[in-house]
Amino acid sequence: MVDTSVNYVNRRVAELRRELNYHNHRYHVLDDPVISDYAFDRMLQELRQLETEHPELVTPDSPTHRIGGDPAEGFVQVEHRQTMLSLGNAFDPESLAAWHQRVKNLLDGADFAMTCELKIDGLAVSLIYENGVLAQGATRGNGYVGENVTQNLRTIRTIPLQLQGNPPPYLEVRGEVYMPVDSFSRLNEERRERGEPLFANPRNSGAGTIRQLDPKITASRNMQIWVYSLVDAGDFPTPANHWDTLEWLQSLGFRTNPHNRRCHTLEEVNAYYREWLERRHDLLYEADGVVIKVDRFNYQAALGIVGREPRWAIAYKFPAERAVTRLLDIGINVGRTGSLNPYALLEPVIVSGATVRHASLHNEEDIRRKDIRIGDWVTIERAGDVIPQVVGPLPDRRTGEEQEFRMPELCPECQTPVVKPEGEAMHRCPNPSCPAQFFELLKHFVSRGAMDIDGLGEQWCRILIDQQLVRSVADLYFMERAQLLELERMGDRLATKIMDNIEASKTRPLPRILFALGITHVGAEVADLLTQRYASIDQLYQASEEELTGIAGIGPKIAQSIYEYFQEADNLAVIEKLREAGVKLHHEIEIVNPSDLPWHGLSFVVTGALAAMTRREAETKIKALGGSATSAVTRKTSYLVAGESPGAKLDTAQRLGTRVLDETTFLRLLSEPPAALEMPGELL
Ligand code: 3BD
Repeated sequence: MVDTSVNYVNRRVAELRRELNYHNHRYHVLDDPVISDYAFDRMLQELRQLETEHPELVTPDSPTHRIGGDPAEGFVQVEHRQTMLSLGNAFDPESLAAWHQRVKNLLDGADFAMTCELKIDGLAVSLIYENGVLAQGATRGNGYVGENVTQNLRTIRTIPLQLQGNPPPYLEVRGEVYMPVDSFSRLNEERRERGEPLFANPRNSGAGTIRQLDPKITASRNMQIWVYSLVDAGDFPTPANHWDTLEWLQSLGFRTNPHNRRCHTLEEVNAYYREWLERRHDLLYEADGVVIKVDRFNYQAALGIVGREPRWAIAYKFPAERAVTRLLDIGINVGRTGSLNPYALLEPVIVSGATVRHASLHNEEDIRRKDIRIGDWVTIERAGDVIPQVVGPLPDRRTGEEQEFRMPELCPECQTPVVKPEGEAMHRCPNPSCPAQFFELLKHFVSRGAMDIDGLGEQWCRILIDQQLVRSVADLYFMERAQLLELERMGDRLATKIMDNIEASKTRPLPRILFALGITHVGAEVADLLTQRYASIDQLYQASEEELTGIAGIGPKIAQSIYEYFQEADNLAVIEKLREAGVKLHHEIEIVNPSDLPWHGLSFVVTGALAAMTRREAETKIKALGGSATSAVTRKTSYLVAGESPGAKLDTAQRLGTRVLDETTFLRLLSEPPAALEMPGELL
């Protein structure tokens, strides 16, 4: 009777998973195990065995994922269904009080409770659960688009793979993933022994660990999470304030920070801040401030969001930590735009848990004004994630041996005489083909946020320049595999990877290539703005300074810099060469005014399973036609697109009288949108 044994295996696998998930939560989240490690390992062992024998039984919520599966090829980008917001900052009690008063005024003088949380210095992630099972985990990325790192997040034992109790059919939460300080020290110790480069701080090593292609590495590094917000639970009934929501999330198995505190007055908030300023180093992880959130959701809604910062929350940062050390020397770094940036070489010193060897020194004037001399004892400051700064010297400790600093007269990289433009603080190397400048540009061009040519790391950029294989970024596209293979230590596999990635980079979206060009003041956000207005590099080239300044978010400085970039013959030659290589310099689709799009002003909710595409693909298509796609059915929803097993959203739509489209109708509308939606009310 084969059936009995299959049934037995099915039952046993389900039972083991239930038990293992339960005991994992007891041990890692509640810190209150009820069985021995040995008993736990035996069960895990048994489950692994059964899954190896019956691979068809492996599910996304199986605890065996905790040990990490096969390495990934690369990460897939995912669009966040709701933007991951940013936080405004306060650095002193006055600015906190100002925030509190502003909120109070906007709430017509009402008193309001706040939840205070420690601000974990980690990396924000989004977790999506479908029917109680972890379906997707993504990094924050730029807030709109992150990376799918589900396999890695599954290895984090404090992230539930299967929720407890009565979870909603759909749930998105956000939290901060981090590496505990002792795990960070241990990891760096091991790296030092193996002669590998060290991580600067727990946050960087945490970020590096989450972006590992091999989940087994993530699994080995003891990463943790604190969950800090509910984003979406569909139509499921949820608490009316943040504090109770955290409690509810905890009951579902999420790890929420026990040091969170509900406060009713500004004084209580200040007391919480002062307490943790004092105690922050007792924590097993780094906290760089506290986050204060207005508790009631109806107040949050009333306060709203400006730009990307909710008015109902604020980060109150701990002050930078300081240390005293010796300034051994002042080095010069030639930046991408030719600026000569002085930096301090320091006797290594530990500041709030991280070893600091370099610090920023701004420019010559600043060094002179602060009277910083080589050989001085100096105070340095490190605030959370920013580059450490030299605050100033301790003149009392001088011996007389100290040396004043002078900017070099020649570029340290290409020996071209340095210039200092009128009214500017920085010295510059005016040579546009200075190898140092080009090195910075090339690194930028291939970087993840730009053309994303994985495999071409910093060292290889250096070598390609030294070997004169590339003199402009466009030369990358004319390099041959055989040339790469001639380089020392270049293997077959890496050469193939680099060539493939160079090829793939030809079709990056327009904002990326524009950002990659390295035009001064054109960062990723400005590139986004510009490509909303111009459909190609050629159109941008034709824009006048006045026209550019007319775009919201583009000031005269940016406009001038763009204009000047296109006046340089060398730059135009690079663009022509990129074009010749087949690099896409325009949008795939034509830019149209959003209000000209056929579905402008209509909002859609997609629910259930569609046969022809995923929900996300359907949403992308809706947005391409000018519609908006949201997750909850409300009175404002124009259409509910209902696939197979639509669930509670269909009930809501019927209750509210929202128009419902079945898949066939939806597909028909997609293929002939303008005519069909002229009179949306007439449909169905
Ligand atoms: C924490 C936004 C809101 C939901 C927006 C209020 C900016 C990183 O412990 N709450 C926390 C923490 C971060 C948060 C929110 N609560 N946003 C929070 C947060 N307890 N660190 N963050 N984030 C998360 C960010 N990350 C990278 C780059 C820019 N911003």
